[in-house]
Amino acid sequence: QVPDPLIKQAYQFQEAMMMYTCAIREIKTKLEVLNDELSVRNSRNPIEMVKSRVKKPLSIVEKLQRRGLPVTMESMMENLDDVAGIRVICSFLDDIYAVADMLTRQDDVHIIAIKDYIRHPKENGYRSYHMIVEIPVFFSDRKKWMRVEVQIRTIAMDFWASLDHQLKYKKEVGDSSEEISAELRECAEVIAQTDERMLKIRLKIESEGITVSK
Ligand code: 0O2
Repeated sequence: QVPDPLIKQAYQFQEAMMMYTCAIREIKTKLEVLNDELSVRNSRNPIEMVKSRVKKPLSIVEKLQRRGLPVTMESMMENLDDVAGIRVICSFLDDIYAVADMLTRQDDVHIIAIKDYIRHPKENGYRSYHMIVEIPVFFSDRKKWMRVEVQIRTIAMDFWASLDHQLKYKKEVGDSSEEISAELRECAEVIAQTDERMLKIRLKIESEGITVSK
């Protein structure tokens, strides 16, 4: 026999996760609308791909504990901004800021926080534009403002971050740890330079009306 309070908590958690999933869907729709409109106007898609996830229960508990916060549903909804996460993969550097601006201008999107790890990369080389946004989600009996973390980055930045993420799960790099960190930082630099070069190439093609042969 499962105790009643546990069942109640499980239902509440399931409901909260459903709400975060709905919030993700709302933002995804906004991004799809922008991408469709811009692809018609400019004949190219600024957004290559959108990925999303709801944070796993264990990661939620770990993060609350790490921050010394109560491990409760209320605490999660109050304190964690990244339970719902969306990753927007853009083609070019300037697309990142264009997409961020377009989201910011929408009057039902409240910007809670911005972290620009592109202009200010992390020590390890990580680059990405992070926005914490709040949007209203309309349920049967109420409107709830839900927080979503939107990470916007180029294909190249995503390539680096994905591999960095994988490598972090490899245990014990031992003595070569500093060397490996330096290597990763260097790769991030090369990638950042390549992003800039690709943007310059596109701008040159656009300004000179060049047709590139296939
Ligand atoms: P996951 O599995 O992607 O969800 P935090 O570090 O989360 O306590 P804060 O302020 O919430 O602090 O974090 P921040 O710096 O705004 O962004 C955290 C998220 O950005 C991470 O989520 C990663 O997705 C990504 N990120 C930040 N730094 C790095 C990095 O050095 N390498 C990689 N690959 N990703 C990074 P999670 O929850 O850590 O992981």
